[in-house]
Amino acid sequence: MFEKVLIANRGEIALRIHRACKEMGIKTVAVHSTADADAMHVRLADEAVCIGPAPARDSYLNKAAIISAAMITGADAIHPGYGFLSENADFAEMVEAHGITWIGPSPKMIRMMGDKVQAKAAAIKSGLPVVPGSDGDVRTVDAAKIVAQKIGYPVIIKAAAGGGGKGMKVAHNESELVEAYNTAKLEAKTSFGNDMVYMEKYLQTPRHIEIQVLADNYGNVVCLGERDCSLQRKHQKVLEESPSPALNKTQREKIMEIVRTAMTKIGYSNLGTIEFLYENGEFYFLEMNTRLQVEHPITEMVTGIDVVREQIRVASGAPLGYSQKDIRFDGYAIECRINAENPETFIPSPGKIGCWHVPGGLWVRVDSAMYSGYKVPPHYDSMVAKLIVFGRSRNGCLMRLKRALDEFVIEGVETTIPLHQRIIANSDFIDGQYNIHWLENFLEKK
Ligand code: MV4
Repeated sequence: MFEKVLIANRGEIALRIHRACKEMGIKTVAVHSTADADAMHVRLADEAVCIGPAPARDSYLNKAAIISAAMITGADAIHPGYGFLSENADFAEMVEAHGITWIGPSPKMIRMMGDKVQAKAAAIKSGLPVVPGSDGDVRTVDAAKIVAQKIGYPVIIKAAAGGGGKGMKVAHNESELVEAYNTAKLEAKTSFGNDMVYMEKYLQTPRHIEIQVLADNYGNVVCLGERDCSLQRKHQKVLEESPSPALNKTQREKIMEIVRTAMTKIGYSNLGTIEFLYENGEFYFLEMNTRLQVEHPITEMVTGIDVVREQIRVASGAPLGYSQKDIRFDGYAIECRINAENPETFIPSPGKIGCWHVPGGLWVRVDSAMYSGYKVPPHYDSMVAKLIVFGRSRNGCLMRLKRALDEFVIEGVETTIPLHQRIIANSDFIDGQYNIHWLENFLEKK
């Protein structure tokens, strides 16, 4: 096992990784920007290294500075968390070239899944169901027209180097297609420096359901169930739940087996998430995330598995030590992402935290790096806490979530707590009747 891990991240996820390390007897190294000198992740870590000024590109994205920090402190491994360099294959390669273990999948796997055209081809080859669409990239408007005629309108054009919703365009007929194709290609070029685009049939009212996988370096793969992440605003997840209200046991077991077989075929290792659209009882592969995700705690709540601990164990070369039949799913978990933003305009609200009082009690978890008197810097994302609640029944989980949200006190910055209170009081949400467009419609109505 590792003696010392460098955590190449900040905020709540840096704390989450630090906690897993401490419980495994591993020393931690924090890295931080000058703006984060007073941050909680710096205070908790055994050692801390300043890696640059406030803008992320000069600090948390500064590959050479992070690797130097690992070399100077003698860290044996780097955990990238989520965001920043977590899905940067070049960085993962640099880390390994310096004899430091990368806590994540291989650079080759990260690179393949980062290219959405290659990822989709790998998904098809390994037996995952995909949305009907172009066979690879689409190089001309004429080629786009032919694909659209074959699959039928509406169609969606996506950037191969994209993901997360950037650079997508929908077309409902051939006249819209020309403009959609040209804008998608131009946006792909300017945003990602790669103008490759591909096409799919546009699904109108799907849910976003993702499957968590964990794999060791010896071909053992387990699926840790699903998360329903349909509640999003501008491609930002707002609230996630596990299990999905849309699936029954048979459907869940079927998709898990398909995913497990596919990941074994691909030779995936470490932690990963396979994103699907789900409509009319069918799953369609979207993309794969080759990192630890923000919403991992709801999976931990329903499986009892510490996924960060497992991720560190398998990265160190340990075998999983259990198989799919040993995984038990129990109860219901919901996560609310609480951002320092105005709950109606979503304008960020950085500033000094006054009173900070977190809810507690049975089956309530708060992952946060905040404390009273801390100044939320304006340079990074605005999430200040994740509230995760478990219940034996979904209704019990909802009642506890309402109680916990009502108990939360955050002064000094505006937060999205009132938004969560409104969502969970809505009958559609209570009934589990929502899709990827539900939240934006709900916000428009008020
Ligand atoms: C789609 C789609 C409908 N049909 N693909 C958005 C993020 C990126 N990962 C894929 N996205 C979508 N792809 C087809 N063929 C609708 C979306 C989409 C979406 C997906 C998941 C969660 C929220 C979303 C909001 C708008 C659009």
